[in-house]
Amino acid sequence: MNAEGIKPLSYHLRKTFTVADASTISNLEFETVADDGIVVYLNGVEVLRSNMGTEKIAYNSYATTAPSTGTAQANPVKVTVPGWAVQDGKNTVSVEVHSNYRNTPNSSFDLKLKANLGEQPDPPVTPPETEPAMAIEAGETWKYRFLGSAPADNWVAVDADDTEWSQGKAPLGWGSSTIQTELSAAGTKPLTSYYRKSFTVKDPAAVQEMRITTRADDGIAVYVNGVEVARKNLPTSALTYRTYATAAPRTGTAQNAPVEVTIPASALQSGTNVVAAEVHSNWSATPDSSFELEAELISGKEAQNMMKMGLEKQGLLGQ
Ligand SMILES: [Ca+2]
Ligand SMILES: [Ca+2]
Repeated sequence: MNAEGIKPLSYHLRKTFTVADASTISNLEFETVADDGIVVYLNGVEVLRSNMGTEKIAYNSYATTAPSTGTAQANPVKVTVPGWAVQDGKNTVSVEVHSNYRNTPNSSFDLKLKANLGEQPDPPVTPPETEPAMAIEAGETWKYRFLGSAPADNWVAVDADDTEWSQGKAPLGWGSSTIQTELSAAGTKPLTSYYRKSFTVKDPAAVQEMRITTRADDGIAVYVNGVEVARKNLPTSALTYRTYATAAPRTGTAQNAPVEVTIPASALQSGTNVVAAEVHSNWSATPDSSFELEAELISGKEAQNMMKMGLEKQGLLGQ
């Protein structure tokens, strides 16, 4: 192969083959050379990599060593891929070969692919059903407490008793036209309002993480299943119903600077989960306060990634 001027660092190859009945294939044996470095893909999924490090590969990635063609041929690179990785009809092997440096003296490519017939191993477990994306949407109904006294010690817990609490649609608060549930009190407003909402997770294993979006108007602390996950505009010390927020943003400002936190799926449990929050005012006559919270469940990966994970799990991917 030739190129004008300096040789490119990589070249790319593709070949298709046809499979009449993929279910009859036990496995596929790839044998190729890493001269200097190589990455092989079957139907878009990486199945083999040699002399190429572990990072994402680009057209200008360097091979990690510079074997001579003779050495590369004497040390073929092999991988066996389970039969479920092929499909009926057209399949594609794509390859990229990289040089160790631009003037690498030699580079070569060859590849043998052998299909062995026989009993096919089971594919990896199919991706679990995806959870509904939103665990809590904006504008939902929350339990709330706005009384100017301390709530029960365990008010953040999943099984805390909130049957005596009021309820109303978010945003809850006062002082803004966006408020859906007006919090009012006779005389001086309490410094702190408390919120609870439960949601159901059918299968935490199907969830990667939960993303919470809320606001600090004026200050907020958020808990998931009794564990604090976010705090803004509040002191770092223990919070009571008389704790002042450390800033007094207007509702519009607070809305435009959302508090976002991502929590791992391990913080969730199968069945009922509870998000709790406390919103504090910076001073008792703060002109506006609001609470709104959304929680999104981020589900598992795409089918192709699942296949890649399956290969990795079986130790078939890599050097
Ligand atoms: Ca070489
Ligand atoms: Ca405010």
